[in-house]
Amino acid sequence: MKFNTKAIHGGQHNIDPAYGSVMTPIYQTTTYTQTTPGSHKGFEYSRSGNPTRSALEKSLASIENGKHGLAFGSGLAAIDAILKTLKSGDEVISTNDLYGGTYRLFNGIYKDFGIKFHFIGMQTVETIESYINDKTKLIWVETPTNPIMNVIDIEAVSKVAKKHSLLLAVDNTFATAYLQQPLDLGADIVMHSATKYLGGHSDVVLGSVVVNKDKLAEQLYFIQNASGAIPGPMDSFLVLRGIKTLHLRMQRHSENGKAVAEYLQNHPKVENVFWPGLESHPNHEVAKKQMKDFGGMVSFTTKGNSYEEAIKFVEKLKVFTLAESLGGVESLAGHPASMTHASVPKKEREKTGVIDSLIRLSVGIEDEEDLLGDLKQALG
Ligand code: P1T
Repeated sequence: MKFNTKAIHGGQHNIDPAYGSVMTPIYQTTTYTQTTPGSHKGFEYSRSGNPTRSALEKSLASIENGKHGLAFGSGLAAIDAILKTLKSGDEVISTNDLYGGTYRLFNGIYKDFGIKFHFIGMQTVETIESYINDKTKLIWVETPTNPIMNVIDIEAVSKVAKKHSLLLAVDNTFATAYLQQPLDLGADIVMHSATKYLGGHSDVVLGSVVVNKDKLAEQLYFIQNASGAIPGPMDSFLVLRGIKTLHLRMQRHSENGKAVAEYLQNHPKVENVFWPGLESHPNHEVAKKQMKDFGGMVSFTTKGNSYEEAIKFVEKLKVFTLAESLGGVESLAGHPASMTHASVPKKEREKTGVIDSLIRLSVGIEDEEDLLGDLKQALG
């Protein structure tokens, strides 16, 4: 099956043997009848497995061209499970520009469990290699990065990971499987905040992990069941439904993202625009190579780098809603320095470009004219 067909049907066989419902039923149940101890129809207890979640996990694996899918209660719960495959003393090399909550989990929790993190720019493989030693176990890549939209060459990093027998995990939240498929580019783990584009309607919080290797999948299933950070059946259903229109939404997000990025690039008050589809973007060539299109996330800074001007701008928006999160059908705007990246120390965030005037837009699928008109009036 090709991608659009997979988004709708991938992994969804015999979904309701009882009544033949076309949509996956929401199995709102804790437990399952056993005729004699251990004899059941494949499910025992909903932390260990639930048919609605299982249908979602198969869909996730299908769209990522992977073998095994796992769903978690949030994107961070998914990252947490991946980190639990490590041991005290292990080292991780991570992108330095990444979601603030991921940084907080790494630096605020796992560092105290004895795991060492190197947050680095990953534009060249030589830089990555210079941090590898015999304790390194995992390379963590977010691409495009949140919120500066740097693009990292997954295939090139995967070669380094393989050479040194390291795991490569890619946070594919911004691109989604529609725009880029990290497992096909050599990654071992692909992770999502499914809260965003996969759900697509800002009505659910959920996370996912997809892998190919059986042993790694077994280890992650063990962690999922042992730690219990699973999503409920209703939330699993919502993401499963969202995935069915992922391809259509991502096409429109990308079209509107392009219109917004080009509009901002030509605006006299704008200093820099960060969208990988622009030819001026420093990683445009890599983006062209590994992404089908460039998506709907656009960040920009205004001339003068004024904190107050940035706050005034987001307050004035009418079609864009000022809110945390991204990836829904509606356009959102955020001020990373005071919102999503407030947990990253000012000195650290400024090193990666998260300065006071930076605005992040999650460009939705409304009419382009309305979006551009809103930016025009808010920029004054
Ligand atoms: O919010 P949650 O589902 O737990 O996912 C965390 C997460 C992981 N990775 C990336 C790239 C993310 O953007 C996020 C969540 N991000 C936001 C809430 C945000 O506004 O950027």
